[in-house]
Amino acid sequence: MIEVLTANTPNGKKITIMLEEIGFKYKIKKININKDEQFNPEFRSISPFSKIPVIIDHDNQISLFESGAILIYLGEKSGKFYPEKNKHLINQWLMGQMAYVGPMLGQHHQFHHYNPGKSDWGEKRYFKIAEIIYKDLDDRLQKSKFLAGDYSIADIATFPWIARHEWHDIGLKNFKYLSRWYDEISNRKAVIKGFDLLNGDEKIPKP
Ligand SMILES: N[C@@H](CCC(=O)N[C@@H](CS)C(=O)NCC(=O)O)C(=O)O
Repeated sequence: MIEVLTANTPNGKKITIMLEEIGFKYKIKKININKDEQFNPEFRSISPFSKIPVIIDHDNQISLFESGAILIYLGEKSGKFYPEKNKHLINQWLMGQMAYVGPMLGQHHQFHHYNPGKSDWGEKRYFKIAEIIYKDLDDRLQKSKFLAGDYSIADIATFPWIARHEWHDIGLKNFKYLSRWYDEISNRKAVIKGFDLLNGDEKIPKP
């Protein structure tokens, strides 16, 4: 049994999508980050940066923080979506998501979605970066059906961020290959289930 300490955010959804994909049993423990529950000492003892998601694998008596590390662990444990032969290619797209795509789109959310009108500089800067990210992913997906060979943890990590496309206002529809990828992943049963992290009938937004 895997316990997932999480919240309903793109980083949280990566893990429930993966767990649905690999068919592992799991239970959710909600951490209310709007009420600062991530700063509780008990949570901080397994998440030193006070961030969700975290998993506790009760079979192996291990806890893990950082969504990329969790995806690698689950990929290795299940033998799915992280094949040895493609590991280095997958690592590049996964690390790119963790270090660039997620944090930059996260800043775009802050300026464009949550705090419009507060900083023209911030809004313009992150809008432009978000546009570049869409274009770079589109270029990649023109050459490759998925980000790193077959469907992998790199796609699982990236998908929930693009699923915020309505907040981004970049126009997902205008990116042919990124749209094709998005559409295909959003029709997977496990993705539909894992995306609805809170079991609240949350639908994946279609462009
Ligand atoms: N690099 C981390 C980022 C995790 C992260 O930023 N989590 C956010 C929610 S998506 C969080 O816990 N925020 C609470 C806070 O910053 O206080 C990962 O991918 O696991």
